[in-house]
Parts: sequence; C-alpha cells; structure tokens
Amino acid sequence: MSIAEELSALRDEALDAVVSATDLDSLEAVRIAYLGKKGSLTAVLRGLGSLSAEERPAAGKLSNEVRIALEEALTQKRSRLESEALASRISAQAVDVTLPGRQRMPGKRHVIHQVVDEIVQTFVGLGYEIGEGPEVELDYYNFTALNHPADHPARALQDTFYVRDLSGDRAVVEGESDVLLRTHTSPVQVHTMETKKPPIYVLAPGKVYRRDVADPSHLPQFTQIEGLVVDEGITFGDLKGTLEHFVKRMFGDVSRVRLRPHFFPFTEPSAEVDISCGICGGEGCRSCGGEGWLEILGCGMVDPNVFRHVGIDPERYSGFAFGMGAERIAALKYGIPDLRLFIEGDMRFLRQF
Ligand code: 2NL
Repeated sequence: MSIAEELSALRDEALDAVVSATDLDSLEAVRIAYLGKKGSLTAVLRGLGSLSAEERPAAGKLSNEVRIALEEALTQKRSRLESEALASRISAQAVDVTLPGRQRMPGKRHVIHQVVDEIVQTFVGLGYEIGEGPEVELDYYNFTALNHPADHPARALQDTFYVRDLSGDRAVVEGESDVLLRTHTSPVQVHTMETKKPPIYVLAPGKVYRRDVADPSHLPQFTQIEGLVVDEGITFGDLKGTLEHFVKRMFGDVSRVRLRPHFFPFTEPSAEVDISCGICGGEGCRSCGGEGWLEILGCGMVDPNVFRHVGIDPERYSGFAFGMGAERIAALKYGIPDLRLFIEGDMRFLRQF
C-alpha cells in the first residue's frame, strides 16, 4: 500500500470513528487513538522523515491535510456534544414555574408561651433573673416554708395532687415531707432564697397543678408566673410601682391599677390587683361584669415567717412577691372568654396568635 493510500484509509477510518462517538469521553478516546502520542496518525507523521526526498513533499502535504481534517472534525463534534450535554442538563433540571407552590406548615410558639416570653422580657428588663425548678415537689417547699399551717385548706387531698408510690401509699421523702405536684412556682423561690444571699430579684415561670375541674376560669394545670424581690429597704411602694410598670407594658399606657386588701399565707400585707377594663376604661360594661375592673394577680410583702424558714434575717431584709396565671393574663389581653381554649389544641383557635 502506498503512503497516500495508507493515509486516505486512516482518514476515512478516523472520520468514521468521530461520527460514531456518542459522548465526549468516547470522542476523546478517538482523538488519543489517532492524534495522541502513540496515535496512528502521529506514527505516520513521525515516519515522514524516513521517506525519500521525492516522496516526502507530497506525503507531507497529504498527511497534514488529514491531520487538519481530523482536528476540524473533532472540534466540530466536540462542540456539538457539549451543547447537547448542556441542553439535556438544562431540560433535566428545568423548574416548571407554572406548578402550584408547595404548601408549607410553619409552626410557632403557643400563645401562652408568647405571653410568658413577653412577661419574662419585661422583668428581665428590670434586672430580674429567671428561676426554674421541679414540678414534683416536697410539701415542705410548696406549703410549710411558705407559712401554710398544717390544716390549711390548700393542703387538702381535694385541692392538691399528691404523689403515691407503687404500693399506692403516699410518697414521702426526707422525714415525713409529702411529695406533690407543685400548686404554685413559689418553691422555686424558696430554693433560690436557700441558696442565694439577698439582693434577690427573681421571676419563676412554669407549670403548676391544682385539683380543679376545668371551667371557663379554672384549669387543673396552668402556667404560673411568680416574682420575688428580697433586698434592704424594699417597701409596698416598690411593689406597686413594679406592678404598674408591668401592667402598662402588657396592656398599654391607658390601663390603671387598683389594689384590694386580701389574704395570702406567705405575704403580709397582701393584695389582689385589678386593672381597668380595656373595653370601658373603668366605667363598667358587660365585658367586666359592670365592675370596670378585672382581677389579674395577687401580691404582698413577704411574711417574716417565710424569711425565717430560709434563714434570711427579717430585721435586715424586706421583700415583695406576686403571682399570676399566664392563661388569665392571655385571656384578658386577647379577650378570650374561656381558658379551656388554650389547652384544647384546636388549630383554628391557636393559629390566630
Ligand atoms: C396568685 C397569688 C401570689 C406569692 C404569690 C410568694 C412567694 C414567696 C414568698 C411570698 Cl417565695 N410570696 N408568692 C405572693 C402573693 C401572691 O400569687 O393569685 N397566684 C396565681
């Protein structure tokens, strides 16, 4: 076979191989097979040197033409395969903008937690720390240290959930102190007073349990928020100013505060606190039962007997405390007529907050 015949056969074979290549990898394999270091066309080009002076120019020209033709064919095919690959990637990843959006169901905090957060922020702003403690407590921390006498009605079985052991007997810990579900978060503050020296400024939010049947204004489990201040020279005026600040933050600057004398075992003197009705502004209307005022919390000056139980000197220190139900505050803030709505889990209600 003459060198010209050899070159033309090589060209036909190489161009066929280019046509047959279906992807960029097999096209690259064709290029290497003919034009690579060990390629068959490369071998022919290298062999030109050994040709005679008469044969060399024609063979050189022809082999160069074959090389150029093959390179052009490779370049063209490569760009076609590349644009085909791009087109198929684009169509595979295409977003159909005409499809309806995917429905998302973002959750959010329960309205009671939102209200607790708001109250917490108000008192954090006044320099209070947040205290937390167990929901299962000893009778001592829930009642005794808080100056409840042994026969106080709140201690009765029909008012408090007592914890029993597996035999069904009452659970008792540390020398005769009953175990119970806390009825208020005051035990948190008793623990705080036992472990920290005054000045104490603490807010204790958390779940509490009372043996009530649920009705529009009572829940057997609710969220209580208690506050306690113990420092030198704390007066009833400090208590009233603190509560007025809180009420205006929570219900707006137009609301007013009224204190009515009351009794709590752990405070003396004690008061119940009302806010002016947000609907009538104190005139009296259907929403406030004609009163003009709505009860929101209880408070008072810490009884010296409570200080004695935790080893704080009542001659040196005085303090105030207050307690409120977050569900009740939320109901007043949003005009909700029945506390049970907060615990029923009906999304049509909860979604509104
Ligand atoms: C209410 C009334 C109140 C307190 C809670 C308290 C705590 C300590 C010492 C003294 Cl450690 N007092 N707490 C005082 C007055 C009222 O709560 O109606 N709660 C729902």
